[in-house]
Amino acid sequence: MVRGFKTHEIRRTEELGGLWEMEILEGSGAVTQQKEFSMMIPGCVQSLPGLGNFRGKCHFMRRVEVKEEGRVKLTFFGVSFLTEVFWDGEKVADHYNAYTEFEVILPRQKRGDHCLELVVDNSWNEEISALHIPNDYQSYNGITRPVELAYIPDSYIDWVHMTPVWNETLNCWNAGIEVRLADADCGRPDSFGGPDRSLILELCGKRKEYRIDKEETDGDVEFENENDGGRGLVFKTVMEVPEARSWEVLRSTLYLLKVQLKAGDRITDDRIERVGFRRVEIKGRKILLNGRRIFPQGFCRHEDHPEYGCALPVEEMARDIALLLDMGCNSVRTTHYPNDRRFLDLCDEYGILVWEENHARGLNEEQMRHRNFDVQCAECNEVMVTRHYNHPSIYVWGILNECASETSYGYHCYERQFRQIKALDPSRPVTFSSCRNFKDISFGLVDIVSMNVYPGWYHDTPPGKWVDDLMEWIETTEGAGKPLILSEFGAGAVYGFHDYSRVKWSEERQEDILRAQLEAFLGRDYVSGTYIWQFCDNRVSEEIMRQRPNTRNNKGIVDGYRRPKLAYAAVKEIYQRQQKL
Ligand code: ADA
Repeated sequence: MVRGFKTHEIRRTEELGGLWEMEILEGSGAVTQQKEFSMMIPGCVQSLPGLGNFRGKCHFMRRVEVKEEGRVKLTFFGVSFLTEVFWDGEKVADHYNAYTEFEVILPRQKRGDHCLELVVDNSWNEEISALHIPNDYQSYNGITRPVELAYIPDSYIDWVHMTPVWNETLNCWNAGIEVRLADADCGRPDSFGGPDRSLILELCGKRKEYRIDKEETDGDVEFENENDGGRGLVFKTVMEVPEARSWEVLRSTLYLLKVQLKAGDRITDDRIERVGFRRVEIKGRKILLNGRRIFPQGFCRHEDHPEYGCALPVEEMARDIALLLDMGCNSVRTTHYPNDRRFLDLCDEYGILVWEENHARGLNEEQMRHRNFDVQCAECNEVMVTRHYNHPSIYVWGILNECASETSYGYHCYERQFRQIKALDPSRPVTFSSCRNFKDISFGLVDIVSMNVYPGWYHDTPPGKWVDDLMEWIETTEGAGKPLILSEFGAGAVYGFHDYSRVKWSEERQEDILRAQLEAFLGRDYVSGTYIWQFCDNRVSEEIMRQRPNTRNNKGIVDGYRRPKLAYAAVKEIYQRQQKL
């Protein structure tokens, strides 16, 4: 399963899942002599016996039967993390970053048997890698999200964006629609010409056809500059959809937006997006959804599981959501990277608010000065925003968790990235999680100020006093008057460790700290949202996180296997009470 709904009726697609052949090429940490495996994709190498601590290079291979002569597009939704792709023995792509999808277009393919190979490396590589570094989460090896093969025509639908626009006068929704058509052959500027091309849009029972010729067009068409590599066009229009109902928190209403590309009287390509109608606004300290105040409350969540690594099956994702809902949550923060589309699809369906963030955690200025930092972040931001644009659940974009937002160099990095994101999507607010207490200089760049705080765990200032002091200081910065989200707080507990004296790392102590933090934060009017660190225990890099028992960050309210710790019931009681207010 690639997505939570069918994305094409015309374009033929196929998931390249199932068993792939995998061979260990080089690396360390293996406690098995075996080198060759058959493994299920999506999957992590670390799930295989004896490879739990593997770091290195693997070769993945499978045969692919091409069933239609012509152009083939491969989409890799997530490969961790340095990747080379080969098709019939020839290198066709390089990719960096486990958490961004990428595509490979293969022109003029013959029907029949082909060979798809990937060489994937999760070795630390200081030269190349600015974002995947030893950290408080694990960088696994594997084809960790689905792979899709599609047969595409010369010009094809690259993406479709729907922006809900509230019509104040008529009290109903309009749909701002943008469709990007790409020319897969790159270099044939005329391929969008011809007097007979059109786009058919279907939404909420309405169906309309728009001409998109160069000479004569309906709606607004922008041809990208053909001389500098822009090989496409973006079509824009607004559809009135007065019957559309709003997408609300925990009360989701979703619609299919069907887009078809027509040449003459033939439909040559299509794309289906699932959309929801809602608007997010910031008014003073309030975060509004459809004009009403919301209070996002939930957890930070890593995609991690002792059995599956970061390649969670969709059933496990759905179970995570069931647990979040059981605890009275309405929101989740995708720490610290863009998430699997299937998880976001589920959040859309359940009506869960998502804070989605780019990939980075805890980088200091020196690390932000890495020669690849800017380009790797820019790629991550672009893919995250353009590909995840239609998820109604995403209400805020986050970037650069706990990076150097207190230095002038850091400030400019944040500024550049927010500018990029706002240009791609002006409709959503932006934020970042700061731990630069009393010295952050970047709050002027955000719509929502967010702070990570650990009173009771990393220091002993009472939680109420800690956030009051922080708030007093924020009011002296450019963050004054903006909503404040407490984007991380929590405490560690080793699952199953109980202690009468309620010492640190016991489940009892975690419960005490969580109660004290939640009671203090939820009782303060100026707090506009809370995210507990964290939902489940996650695997960390043992190279640097030496103070983490079991090589895990144990601040989960459930352990890696999702068994509840004592704090589960406490959070449930408090979050459910808060939800009723
Ligand atoms: C930070 C960080 C998290 C995690 C947490 C902790 O706030 O954002 O990734 O490392 O601290 O457990 O200390």
